[in-house]
Amino acid sequence: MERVYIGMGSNLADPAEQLRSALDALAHLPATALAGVSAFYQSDSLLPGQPRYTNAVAALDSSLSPLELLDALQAIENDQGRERLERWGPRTLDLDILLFGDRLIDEPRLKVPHYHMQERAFVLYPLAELAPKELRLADGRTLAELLAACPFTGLERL
Ligand code: PH2
Ligand code: MG
Ligand code: MG
Repeated sequence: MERVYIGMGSNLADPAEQLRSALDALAHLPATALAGVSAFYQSDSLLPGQPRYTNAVAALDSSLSPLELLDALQAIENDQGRERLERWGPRTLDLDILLFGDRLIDEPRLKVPHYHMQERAFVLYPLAELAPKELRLADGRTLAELLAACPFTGLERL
């Protein structure tokens, strides 16, 4: 069993409902337990001209391998109507593996920790509801240090 944190996001087709459906699907994954869910947060898209995002973080305890979990997450994204038209396009559902235990994964399909997570308020603040503040991320900084360097500005807790 490893503790896995999943970043969840949606900016199409009733985003909060997309996150609730995805949580139900995560709770039914094989060899996996849903161990916690953060509040939902709204913020502007990093890309201008897109609808606002609703984001959350889920904690899983899983004995799936990282690539098995990635396949399962992509199946949930596809089931919820995710269309992969353009990189960073608006999406009904985005499920990103943020952290997988303390593993560093660098494979063509999967990089963990998730890129840029250490500077994104919509990842760090929900993560901080679930993970210990002493948690160290890839660059050696703790979650507490990253939060101190990342203003809450622009996030709206729903
Ligand atoms: N995801 C993106 C691009 N921009 N902006 C916010 N606020 N939240 C996201 O999850 C997000 C984004 C691509 O994955
Ligand atoms: Mg993403
Ligand atoms: Mg993604």
